[in-house]
Amino acid sequence: MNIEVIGGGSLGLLFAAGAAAGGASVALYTRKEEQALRIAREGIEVRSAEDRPPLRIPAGAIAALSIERHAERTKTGEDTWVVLALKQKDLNEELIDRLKADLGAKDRLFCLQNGVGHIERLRRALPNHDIYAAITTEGARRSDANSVLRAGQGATLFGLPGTASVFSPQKEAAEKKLIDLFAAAGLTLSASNEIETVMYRKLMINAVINPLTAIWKIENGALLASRHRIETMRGIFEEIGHVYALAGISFEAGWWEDLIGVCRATSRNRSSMLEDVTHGRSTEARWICGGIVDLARGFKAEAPLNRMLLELIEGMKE
Ligand code: KPL
Repeated sequence: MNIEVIGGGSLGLLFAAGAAAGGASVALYTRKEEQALRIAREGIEVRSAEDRPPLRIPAGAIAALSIERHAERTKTGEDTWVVLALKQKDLNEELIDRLKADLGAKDRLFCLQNGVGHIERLRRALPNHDIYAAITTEGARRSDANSVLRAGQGATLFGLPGTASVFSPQKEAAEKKLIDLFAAAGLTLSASNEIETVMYRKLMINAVINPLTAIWKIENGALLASRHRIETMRGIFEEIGHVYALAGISFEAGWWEDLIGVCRATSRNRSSMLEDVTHGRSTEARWICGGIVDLARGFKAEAPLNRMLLELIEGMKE
């Protein structure tokens, strides 16, 4: 099986290493040439925060190239999964045009982005490809250009959102091969027929945790440290519940406990949005808080708390 990973961040390195350890032929495309050269020269190391030995992928086991060289990819005719391991803000028109030009007819996309909007964008650009949404709880942190710390073993659910999820034996066989490939490397993947619900649950979690941790500059667990913080979280949570109800998206009261659980389970994590604002990078707020605002707008409604959070985060950059 061919696995192509686009993006050399923490998840990109983790999935590329996992696929290589499982025996796939792997190509990893990075934004900077420097990183590709380093991976080609030294391979990838995945360290575990638990007491497990590191996973070392030797030099040469992965074809590492800069994204500019994407058109050089070898098309073997075998099943290819293209893992998009970059943030929505980097999933730009230039990259989508590259995919349009370079993908083989049967290539499948596996999209690891936070937020919403990307699946629809990719579907419009690549109407004949299966575009899977993937939601992961893998807590990987990149420590270097070619090494990643796997903070805890998470799990990844993937599936075709909406009507695309009709049963087909070919799709099911391809999904099973992918699951088995990563299982051999200790990465847990499961196919889901309800990936939309999983995506919107994750959107809710990101829409509450990410902007607040970025504004207050705190780790995820510190959201639970005061009544003021918890009440603010609750207000955002309830606003999202109203918007989902308008849009006919399932929303369970029990998600509040799940949200608190994520704050506890990732208590020492700095959210991805906190990391982005700390390093002066643009954030994913447009696809997270903005995703909720747009959803409300589609039903002629407002989501004032999410709109305010979006403005506060966007206003951090001039
Ligand atoms: O997905 C996350 C993120 O930081 O983007 C959470 C779940 C909030 C963990 O930090």
